[in-house]
Amino acid sequence: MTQRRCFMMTKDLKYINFSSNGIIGNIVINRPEALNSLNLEALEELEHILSLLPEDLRVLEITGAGDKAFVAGADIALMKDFNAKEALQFGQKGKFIFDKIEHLPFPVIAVVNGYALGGGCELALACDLIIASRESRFGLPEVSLGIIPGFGGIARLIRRVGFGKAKELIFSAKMITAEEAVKIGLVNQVIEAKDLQNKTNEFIREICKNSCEAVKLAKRALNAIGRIDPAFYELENDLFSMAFSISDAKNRMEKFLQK
Ligand code: CO8
Repeated sequence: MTQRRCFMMTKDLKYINFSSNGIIGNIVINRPEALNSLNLEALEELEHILSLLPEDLRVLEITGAGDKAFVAGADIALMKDFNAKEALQFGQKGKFIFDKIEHLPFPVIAVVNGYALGGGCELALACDLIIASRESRFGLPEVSLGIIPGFGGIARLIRRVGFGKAKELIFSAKMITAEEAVKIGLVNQVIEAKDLQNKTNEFIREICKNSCEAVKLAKRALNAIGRIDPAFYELENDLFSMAFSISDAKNRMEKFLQK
């Protein structure tokens, strides 16, 4: 695989890095001090990068900076002060971006290198494939914070693992290992952390041996079957924002931040 070169377009970005060798693009969520959790700026930068992606990419990888987290969710410090209206707007933004990722014309691979929780798990679910290091942990802990998944993750989780497992994961808020995640179909492959990038490259090479056009057409066909009803998005968003006015979300989030 040829050396990646950085595009100038990422030079002013704080939380998102993008590089590409012209065939494979690589987005890194880069906020390791907060386990790559997604604040508004990170989401906006991600949206910006997505709008500038070269059209001739054949595969896009998304990963997290550092060796501890892919993305540990939406930024709890930001969300704790949300009123219902702000929650609604944040949810709409996230959904728009994650939907964009899902419908990129080429395959998108989440390379998960640690915690993929809440909005982080939802981000991985918006990708076509998930490859994870053995130490990675997955979960939707939102209800433990008094809220619900709000970036389209409920529908995407059901699509991957079925209703039963989705309800188990969401109601329990528990974290599962990468091995468990593979067993339930949430993750495609588990790889030793030291081999994560090499094995991912091998896997990408397999995809790139095939007709680029045919892979794109296949993705369109596959996505058409699992397309999320816009009415669901609207409902999820309403329920997400409702959580901020009727639950003890603020206290729960403050408790997390004070621990
Ligand atoms: N938001 C903000 N900061 C975070 C987050 C987060 N999601 N996760 C970790 N951090 C910060 C911690 O506060 C800590 O900061 P500091 O060093 O300043 O104290 C730093 O990252 C390191 O974290 P920990 O010290 O907690 O590291 P541990 O190794 O002890 O624990 C965990 C790692 C288990 C991952 C733990 O950090 C954790 O539980 N994090 C929160 C996970 C979580 O609940 N995620 C879901 C958030 S809710 C969500 O994502 C909603 C999605 C839908 C949004 C829809 C919007 C409309």
